[in-house]
Amino acid sequence: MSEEVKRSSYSADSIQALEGMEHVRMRPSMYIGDTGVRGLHHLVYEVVDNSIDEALAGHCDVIKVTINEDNSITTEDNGRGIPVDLHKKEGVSALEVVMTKIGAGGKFDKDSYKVSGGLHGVGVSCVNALSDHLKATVYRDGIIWEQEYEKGKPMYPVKSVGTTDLNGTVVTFKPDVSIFQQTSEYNYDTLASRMRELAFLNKGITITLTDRREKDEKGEFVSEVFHSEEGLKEFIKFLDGTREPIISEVIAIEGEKNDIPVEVAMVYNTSFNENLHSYVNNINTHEGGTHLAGFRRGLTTTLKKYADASGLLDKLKFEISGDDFREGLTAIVSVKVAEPQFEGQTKTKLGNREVTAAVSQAVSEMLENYLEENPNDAKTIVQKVILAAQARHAAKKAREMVQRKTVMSGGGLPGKLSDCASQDPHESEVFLVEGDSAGGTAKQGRDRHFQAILPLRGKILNVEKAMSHKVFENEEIKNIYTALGVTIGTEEDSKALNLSKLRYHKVVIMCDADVDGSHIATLILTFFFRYMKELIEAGHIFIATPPLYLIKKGSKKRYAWSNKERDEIANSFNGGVSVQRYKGLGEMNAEQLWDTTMNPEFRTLRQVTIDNTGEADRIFSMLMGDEVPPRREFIEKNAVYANIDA
Ligand code: 0RA
Repeated sequence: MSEEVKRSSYSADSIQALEGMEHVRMRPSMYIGDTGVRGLHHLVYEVVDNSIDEALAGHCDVIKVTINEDNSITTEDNGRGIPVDLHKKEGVSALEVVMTKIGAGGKFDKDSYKVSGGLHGVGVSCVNALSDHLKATVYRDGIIWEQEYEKGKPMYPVKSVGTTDLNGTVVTFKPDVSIFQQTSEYNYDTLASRMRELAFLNKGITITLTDRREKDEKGEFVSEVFHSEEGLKEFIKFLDGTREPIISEVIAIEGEKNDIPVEVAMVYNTSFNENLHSYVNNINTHEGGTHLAGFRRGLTTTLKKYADASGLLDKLKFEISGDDFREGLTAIVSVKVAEPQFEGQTKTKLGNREVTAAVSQAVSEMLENYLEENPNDAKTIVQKVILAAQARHAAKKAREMVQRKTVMSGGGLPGKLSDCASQDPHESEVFLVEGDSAGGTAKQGRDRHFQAILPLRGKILNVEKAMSHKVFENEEIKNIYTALGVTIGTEEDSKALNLSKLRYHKVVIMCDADVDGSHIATLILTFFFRYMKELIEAGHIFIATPPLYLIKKGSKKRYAWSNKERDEIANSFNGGVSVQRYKGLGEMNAEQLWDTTMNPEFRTLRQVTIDNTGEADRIFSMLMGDEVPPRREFIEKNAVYANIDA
């Protein structure tokens, strides 16, 4: 083998490849979803997914991800290494093809079990196209190979730079700031939660994340190692860490049905929430799909059969519904599908019909065994289901009251709502404001054409700890439903929302910029997360950011949103300033509130997104649940601002 792979003349196909790379740079969102924070992090997932594929194929068990000082990323794995031999059709090294041809990634690998792949499964060439600079180093067959690229274009042909006993691939890339204009800074926690998730979903792999931008107390770089021996079983324990289980252990299965690998883990806890998380090829399927349908079917039929036979249902006066089997249930369903069909608004809903039966059968079998072998747990679960059915019965009545109010036109709106003039939901906004006095200021300050105000009284109900009929009976929550105009509930899924009549496309939570205010904002967010998740997913929920300080010197006035900003402004005024700390919205007059927090021209709204439902679920159950110590620790760690758009 020659030490250097010579580049022959470009074939027609490689010219097309270049055009493909140009297209990625012209329309990045088509490939990675967006060019904001998500897209930026997606680049890392894309490369790591290739390493995970190597692991799933049985060739790799260690993956390292490093955030470098300059916000470039290095990923390393001990897989086979990207092939470097001459690619006959392209006339260049296979490495160059993998790195520069869109959609080439899988071509070499037809036989092996390739199931991973980022949300868009676009391959490392996309990462290359969107990087200012990328360097690939391959350890393979005793030789170290290297190639570097600028904005996706090779700087030189693949060359050998040394010998080695190792095998694997190292990729270092620096995202192109001209493409990632919003931010090019990596968030450690975002990457950590994805790496942790990948470690749980692919047991046995060791994933290390290191942040070379920051050192801990010992002077070492911030770093975590993610590794799970038990996979989903441990994932459940992690998610449900602050909830109290009611059965003796996590129920887990792992198997293959009709060539579809199925993994499920589940536990019942004392809460009233259903927490289902589903994955296809390591991708979180937020919108569910056929695998989740299979899980629900398997669970319902098996538990129903068992409950009927047990005689425990004999005294029950009404039917048990599907919902009742899932109250207080936390479950993870993970399947690997060779050719997944993704549907739905965000392309995170599995469409493959054949998967339903596979999952349903697998779940039925494991659950039957479990119930058989653990009669005490079985009885506990059935009793929980009966309680849920009774509560649902009560909730239904309460819900019908909300519904009746919602469907009434005009007069049905809550008295406390100061509605806007516009009837067009696209331009309309509603501010949920803590307290009547701030509500009054907001009402004066707003642009009444498109801004509505709904004052909420003090602390709204903590839905994390309340049964759902209590939630639907709560005045403030009823007001939110009727003001927004969303309707709820079918028999099968009592929390499913109908957004077609949503009256405002922006729902803005506006609370004081202090501890109480952020507690209230979290309570409201918890409500949206548990009862109106669709609104968050559709991007309708926002958080207003009122300023912390007013800095004045003579007639000059500036607002500051952080201590740093305050000091910078004071400096720019050359000192001699008066600084007012806003303790609450109530201290601002209507004009100030409009200028800083409500006027679309100047305000900053933070859109609430859910990157990682498991992590969001864990945080809400921790913040709003019963256990105090983890909450205190979280609040202390995040004292400046809790990351609500986690
Ligand atoms: C193409 C083919 C093969 C492996 C890879 C790409 C590969 C890509 C990446 C990206 C990061 N780490 C990676 N490791 C492997 C198959 C290799 C073979 O058949 O020998």
